[in-house]
Amino acid sequence: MSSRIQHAGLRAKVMSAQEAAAFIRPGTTVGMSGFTGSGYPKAVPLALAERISAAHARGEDFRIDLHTGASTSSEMDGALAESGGVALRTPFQSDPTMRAKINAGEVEYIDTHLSHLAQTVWNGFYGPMHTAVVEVSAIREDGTLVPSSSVGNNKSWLDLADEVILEVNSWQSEELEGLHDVYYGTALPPHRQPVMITDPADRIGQPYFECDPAKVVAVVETHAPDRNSPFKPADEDSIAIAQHLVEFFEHEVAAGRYDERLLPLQSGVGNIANAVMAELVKSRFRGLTAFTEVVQDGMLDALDSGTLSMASATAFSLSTEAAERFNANVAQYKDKLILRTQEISNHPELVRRLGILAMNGMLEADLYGNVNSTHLMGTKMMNGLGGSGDFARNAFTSFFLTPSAAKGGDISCIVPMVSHVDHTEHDVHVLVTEQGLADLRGLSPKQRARKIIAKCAHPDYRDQLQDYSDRALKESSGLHTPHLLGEALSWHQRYLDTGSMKQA
Ligand code: 0RQ
Repeated sequence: MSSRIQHAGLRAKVMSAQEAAAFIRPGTTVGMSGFTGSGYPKAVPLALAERISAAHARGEDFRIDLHTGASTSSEMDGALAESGGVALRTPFQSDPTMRAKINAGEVEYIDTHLSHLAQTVWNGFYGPMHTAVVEVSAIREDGTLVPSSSVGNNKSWLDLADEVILEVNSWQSEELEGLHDVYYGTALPPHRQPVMITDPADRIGQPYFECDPAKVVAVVETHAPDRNSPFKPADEDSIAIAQHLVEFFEHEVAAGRYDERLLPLQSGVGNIANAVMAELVKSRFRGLTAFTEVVQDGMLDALDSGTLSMASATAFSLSTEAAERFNANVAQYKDKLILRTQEISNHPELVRRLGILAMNGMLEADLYGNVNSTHLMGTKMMNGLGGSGDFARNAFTSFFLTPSAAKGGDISCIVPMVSHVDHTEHDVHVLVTEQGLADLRGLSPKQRARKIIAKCAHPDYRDQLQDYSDRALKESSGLHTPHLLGEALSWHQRYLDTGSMKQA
């Protein structure tokens, strides 16, 4: 048995994943760990999926409601979705099988601001939480738990659940101990107090989770890597987007709005976010900080080079190579990284106070700056809005980034009207595509439209957008935000009908 389980009572509860999964009953609500592919339970979800499939084969109904921190992996979201065992999923996913089930109408999905989920569960909107399944990297002698590579909503799930199943994963570095900051000061209104972080490097909590050992029904030992995706070198569009951003930062420093160390950075996941970090490493900026959700490869590189002096997040989202590098050198990052609960890493109060520069991906934006981050052609879920709304609404500057066209040019990512709104025009300050950067601050809707067409639209769609805009200016019933209502979503319909948004 692993030396990582130091509590005698909990050592006695070590069992197989199959035995542990037997504690999870049909029709219950389960809170699992996991955030952008890190720190999710590696064994119990698979065993549960097998149990569910066997029940279905016997003609029995077996489905659960599933809450996490954010996305997990094919061994968890994928396997549970495949088994047909998920009735309801919150707050975020990015797994192809789960996505297909959601879009086929077989799984109810509630796409939620990542800082909001814990409080809504505390408030009882989802009913009681029956079981928490949480990966940790060790159990201490006094029963406190050392978190693993993500903190997410684990504190709340451990507090709220009637029963707890722990997975102790010896693949996670033992050196993670001391890296986390778990805040136990949250309360529901009217008892809420200010969250006293005034610098991204502030620690206000403790490095361990509390959990009543009497609630722990099972401990499962694992030795399995996180879902570390291969690193993709940045493509041309991502590099161009990153270059526009770094040039803009220089401009803002010159204008006196950002200081030489800019303001704390938040950057989403994916290629563009990595490219932004790579451009910053090449730039003259040094000693920056990040107050963000996930630490990607690009951030580790930026920490190594001194471009970033520290980063605060709730999880890692690393490639296999970067995860190996990190695990072999955790000690060297200990004073530069903090992983917090997601209600704190994404806290709107802190995002506003610290003055974050929030950079997030999007699917499409419209002429007036409304942004769709989630819905393909207005009806199909891609991933979810994740933390983008937590950061964008309260940011000092909120940036949304995308290539100007998708699907080989058949989709324009700048459209007359977005087919779904995640971020309203009021929360979007700057749009960036490989074509250029549109600074929308201080502009009225009609001024924004001119700028977005000129700076961000793909050349293949610029005339088409200008034509729509010109006609809307003449024919719209109101001239504050001119639209041709019968035509505003026709680009999406044309794509669905013909496979391209281009006019014949
Ligand atoms: O599909 O791979 O089938 O071709 O959408 O597009 O360009 O690879 O972009 O991986 O950066 O994801 C918004 C989804 C962008 C992401 C989104 C198609 C395109 C491709 C993906 P294919 P790309 P990315 C912090 C913040 C919300 C969560 C968030 C996201 C696929 O950034 O999920 O911000 N954001 N979290 O072809 C139809 C369009 C399209 C389109 C692209 N306009 N219409 N399809 N695609 N544009 C992190 C967390 O919260 C965890």
